[in-house]
Amino acid sequence: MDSDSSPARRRFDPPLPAPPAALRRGPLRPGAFRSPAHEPRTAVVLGRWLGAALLLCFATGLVSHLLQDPPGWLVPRLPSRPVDGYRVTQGLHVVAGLAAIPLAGAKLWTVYPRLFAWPPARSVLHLLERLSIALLVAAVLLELFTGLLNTLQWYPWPFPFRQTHYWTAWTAVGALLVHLAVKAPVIAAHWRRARSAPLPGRRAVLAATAAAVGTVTLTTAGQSVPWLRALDLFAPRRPGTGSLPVNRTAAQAGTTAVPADWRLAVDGPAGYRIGLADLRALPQTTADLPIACVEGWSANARWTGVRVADLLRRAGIPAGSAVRITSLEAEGPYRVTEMPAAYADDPLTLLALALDGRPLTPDHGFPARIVAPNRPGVLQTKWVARIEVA
Ligand SMILES: Nc1nc2c(c(=O)[nH]1)N[C@H]1C(S)=C(S)[C@@H](COP(=O)(O)O)O[C@H]1N2
Ligand SMILES: [Mo]
Repeated sequence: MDSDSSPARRRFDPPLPAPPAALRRGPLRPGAFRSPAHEPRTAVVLGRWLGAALLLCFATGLVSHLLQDPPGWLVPRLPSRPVDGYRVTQGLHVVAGLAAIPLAGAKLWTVYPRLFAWPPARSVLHLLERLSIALLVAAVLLELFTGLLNTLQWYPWPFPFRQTHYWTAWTAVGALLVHLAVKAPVIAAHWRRARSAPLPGRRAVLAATAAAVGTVTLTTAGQSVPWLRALDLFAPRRPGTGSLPVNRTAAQAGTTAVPADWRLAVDGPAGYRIGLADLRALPQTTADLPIACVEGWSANARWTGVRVADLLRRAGIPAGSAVRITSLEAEGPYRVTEMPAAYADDPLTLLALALDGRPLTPDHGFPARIVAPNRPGVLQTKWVARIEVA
């Protein structure tokens, strides 16, 4: 079957002048790429899947970014419900990001013959379009690569992960919109399947891609989707097998030896310091709340402790106050966190003293840690030393 004979292809991919005779070899020889894998229809079908995955990543990534680093106007508007909100959005973020890796590979395979189109640039506009595609490919690959290494908790680069991942995402989305606009006629022409039967080669490419995506998803999604746990072969962390995974251990944070006279400081108009025995004597609340790590794993656990709101009222801090929480940890990016009022006032936000009915272990934040609904794991401060008005 000669793919070049399809009317749609002739219309949107007009035959171009051949390269000079001396160059007409290898990928530049006429008819070098005849597989239906390289047809526009294949690119459009894969592009739809990849586009959906990338847009889902972008939307859920924005949620994660805004929860971790909200602009001032958003702080009083961040909701502490639904309890599992961040668990779901961040789980989707990582599932979609991992699925996008084989999709991006397949999409690049489909279109790479365009690299050898002749002439390399037909006009200034065409050159700009090709450069925008180079930017799109670079941004998407950087995004998927940094995201993948992040799920492995591996940061081998000197630049800050979150800012890089964030700005590269905007670059990728901008370049994607340009790409969609430029390719709109091709996309429209190949959006629906041609009336003739699909070419067997194209079917095989799509089936292989779907199988790769399915395998990647099923063998990693168990890190955040409980009913897929049994298939979770490749995710780096496996919640549910025993206790909660630990990202930063007490040894790494230098908080293994908590001073015997540890007392939580609550600063406010009627500020006070309170030791562990007295904290345990206060009214206790037990709640099932998830730890949802930005790196993609999440797990529910049963936490018991004192409501943060109760601690604040005792210090004379009124409802509606945002607070700052400081850890015993000497240094580390999550030593100090800010908690907007909606979380501080939520009756499920705890200064937890126990996990699954047992006193906290050093790795989970002994003597006391924060656990709040709908918050990224990085903000669930362990080894708490001080609570004060932000
Ligand atoms: N003080 C402090 N608290 C911290 C961290 C930290 O590095 N320092 N890591 C956070 C991260 S990234 C996560 S995912 C959760 C994990 O909680 P766990 O170790 O009890 O599962 O703790 C959070 N609390
Ligand atoms: Mo985390």
